Amino acid sequence: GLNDQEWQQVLTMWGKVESDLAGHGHAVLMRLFQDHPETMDRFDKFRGLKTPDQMRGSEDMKKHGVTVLTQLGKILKQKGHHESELKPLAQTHATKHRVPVKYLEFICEAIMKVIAEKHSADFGANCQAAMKKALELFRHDMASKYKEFGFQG
Ligand code: HE5
Repeated sequence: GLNDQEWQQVLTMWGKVESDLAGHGHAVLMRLFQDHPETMDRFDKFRGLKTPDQMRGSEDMKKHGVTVLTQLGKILKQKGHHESELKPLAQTHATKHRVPVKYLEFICEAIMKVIAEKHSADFGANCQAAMKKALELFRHDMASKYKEFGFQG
């Protein structure tokens, strides 16, 4: 787990993400689809988006970025005691959207990159390490829940 100081670093940084949730969310999805185009196949809604310009202009992508980061923020704010927030998310992602654990890793990498780009001055090595730990905890607990729902991910 993370200690108090690490959680504080994570949540302080998340406050900066929340100052423009739509901008960060959109950038995260753009980065995810650029680095790992295969992840787009999970999204019926985004199938028509072929070029970076189309992605940039997509209100649907912007909206979904907000949805994703809002839910992740709720989970981070539980500081590891996130069972009741995580379970329904794991359920839909395992049984309905069928998002492999690997894709969760990809989106966490995209989140790290976007924060590093937008907040380089405030995202020093310690803070990066804390955020990485928090996202690893999230992925780890999602993966265990996936197994409970019978999805090997
Ligand atoms: O499951 C839901 O709510 C519990 C529906 C809305 C939702 C989706 C859908 C939410 C709140 C999240 N995602 C949140 C979320 C946090 C983590 C970091 N997601 Zn989600 N997703 C939804 C992630 C991670 C993640 C990685 C990938 C590849 N997610 C996805 C994919 C994904 C898909 C395909 C969907 C449903 C389709 C959709 O809403 O498209 C606009």
